[in-house]
Amino acid sequence: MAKKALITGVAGQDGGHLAKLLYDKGYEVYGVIRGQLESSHPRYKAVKSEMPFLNLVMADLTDLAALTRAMQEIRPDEVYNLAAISHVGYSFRDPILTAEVTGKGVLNVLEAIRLSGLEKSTRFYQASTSEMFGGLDYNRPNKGYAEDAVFHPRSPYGVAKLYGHWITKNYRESYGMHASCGILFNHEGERRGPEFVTRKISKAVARIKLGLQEGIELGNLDSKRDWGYAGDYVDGMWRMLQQDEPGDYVLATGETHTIREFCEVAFQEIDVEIEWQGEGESEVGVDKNSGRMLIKINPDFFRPAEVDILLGDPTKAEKVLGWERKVDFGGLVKLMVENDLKLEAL
Ligand code: F7E
Repeated sequence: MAKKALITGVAGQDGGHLAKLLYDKGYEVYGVIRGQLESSHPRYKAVKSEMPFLNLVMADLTDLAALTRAMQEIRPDEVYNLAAISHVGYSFRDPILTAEVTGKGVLNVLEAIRLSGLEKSTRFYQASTSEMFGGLDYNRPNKGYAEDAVFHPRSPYGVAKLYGHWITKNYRESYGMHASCGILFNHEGERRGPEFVTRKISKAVARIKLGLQEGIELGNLDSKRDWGYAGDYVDGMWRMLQQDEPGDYVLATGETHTIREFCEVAFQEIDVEIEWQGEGESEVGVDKNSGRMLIKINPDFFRPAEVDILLGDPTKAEKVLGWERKVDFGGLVKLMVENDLKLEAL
């Protein structure tokens, strides 16, 4: 019989990549989406037209009854909890809802499994995040964060995710659940939402090339991120649940780049060389050949507290899971700009 997997957040970036991966592996895939969505609803139709194989289940992460009903009806072999309010900047504006969904929502999913008597048979994946670290690893300043690094979240999102991380470990230790946490560093790609900086840049570059947009406004250009490709990372999630024992794993590339570098490489894809002029909030990025201003700073995109640098050490995942990332930084930027050039030209 085919294994059954249930994915919360199936309509998000990772949900789509993971659903396809599991379907290709022969799973019966169930996806949780929010709201009273009739089959004629545009969001329902969009998810179904992209992934016709999906069995859609209506439930909200804040609704323990609906989640429990879903567990009892489906009795999944594997549950991947990917749903969250996931935008760090937004979490400062709506910290209470972020705590309810991104933090307590994890407990609701775990309790739904336990209330259904599935805690010994259903395997659980929690989408933990590098945002739980929050900057430099003071213990190993020149190395990437590994699983044992010190947590110091710098946003309501990071704090809520840290609750989800620890409650997952607590259910593993208290009830012997096969519950694992993937501490994923930033992972991007063609399915990334335009509110995140990489997609915002790739989309703008494509639109500038096609004459649809003048320039782009960004916040902090100097923060550094360890950016990988989301398609590579969902394979790591699946591998975690195939281990005999549950555990926590960092998935990262081991490289870190500034937002500024992401912009430079993205513009190179359309043969524009960016030259930076000025300083601080007055800094601009201009086309070196024409002098045309393409990038400027808008302080509205600054955050009340920033994670200055993220760099991960995926050694454990590579050794234990046999996980490897296939797309490197240059390949990721290229893939995203090429995808947006195609979409914007439609
Ligand atoms: O920001 C800076 C911003 O929103 C990256 C989520 O998937 O990864 C993601 O969180 C950096 C920050 O991602 C703009 O200040 C500059 O330093 O793309 P982001 P994030 O905050 O790193 C982690 C691992 C997660 O778990 C999260 O769910 O870029 N930045 N200018 C900007 N950021 C945005 N969004 N927009 C700007 O205009």
